[in-house]
Amino acid sequence: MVRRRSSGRRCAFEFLEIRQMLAGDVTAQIRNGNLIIKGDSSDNVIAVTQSGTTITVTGTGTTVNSATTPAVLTGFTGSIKLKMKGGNDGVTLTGLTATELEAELGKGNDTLDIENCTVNGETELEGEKGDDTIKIDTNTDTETSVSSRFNDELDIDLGKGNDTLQMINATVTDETDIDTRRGTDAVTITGSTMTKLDTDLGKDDDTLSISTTTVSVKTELDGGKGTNTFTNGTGNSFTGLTQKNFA
Ligand SMILES: [Ca+2]
Ligand SMILES: [Ca+2]
Ligand SMILES: [Ca+2]
Ligand SMILES: [Ca+2]
Repeated sequence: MVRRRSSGRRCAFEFLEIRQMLAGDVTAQIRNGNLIIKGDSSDNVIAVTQSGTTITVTGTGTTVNSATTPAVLTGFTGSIKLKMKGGNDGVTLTGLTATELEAELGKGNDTLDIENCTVNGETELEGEKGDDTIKIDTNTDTETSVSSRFNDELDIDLGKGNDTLQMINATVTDETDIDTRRGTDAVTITGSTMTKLDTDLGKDDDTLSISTTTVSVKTELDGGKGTNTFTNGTGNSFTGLTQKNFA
C-alpha cells in the first residue's frame, strides 16, 4: 500500500516536470465563427495566423489542444477572444481580420504582439497584473508595410506593474483609450492616425513619447500621479490638445 502511494507520487512529479517543460497547454477553437483561445497557469507562447477563413495556432514549447503540432481551425469569420491566465505568456497575432478583439493576458509578465491586423469592431486589450508589453506593428518588413487598422474603439488597459506599449503605423477610427495604471510605464506612439486619443498613465513615474502621429478630433494626455515625462516629437498634429501632470 505504502509502495503504491510513493510510486504514484513519483508519477505525479514526472508528469508535472513534463508539463512545466512544455509550458502548458492552450485550447483554441472556433465556435459560431468566433475564435476562442484559452491558456493555462503556465508560460504559454503562441502565434496565430490566418489564411482565408482558416486560423493556425502554433505553440512554442506550448501544446495547442494537447498536441505539439499547430492547430489548424477552419470557419473563422468573427471575433477573437484570448484569455491567457497566469504565467508569463507571449502571444503574436499576425495578419488577422476580425469583427472584434478581446485579450486578457492575466497575471504574470506577458507580451502581446499585434502585427498587420484589421479589427472591424471594438478592441479591448488588458495586460492585468505583472510587467506587460503590448506591441502594435513593431516588426520591420522592408517588402510590405506593416499596418494595423482598428475600425472602431481601441481600449488598452495595462494594469498594475511596469508596462510598455509600443504602437507604430496604426490607424484607429474611433477613440483610442490608453490606461497604464500603477507602475513605471512607458508608452510610445509613432506614425499613427487617430480620431480621439485619451491617455492616462496612472500612479508612479511614467513616460509618453509620440511622433509623426495625427489625432484629428481630441487629444487628452494625462500623466497621472508621479513625475511624468511627455516627449512631443516631430511631425505630430494634435487637434484639441490638453495635457496635464507632466514635468
Ligand atoms: Ca498562461
Ligand atoms: Ca499580465
Ligand atoms: Ca502599469
Ligand atoms: Ca504617472
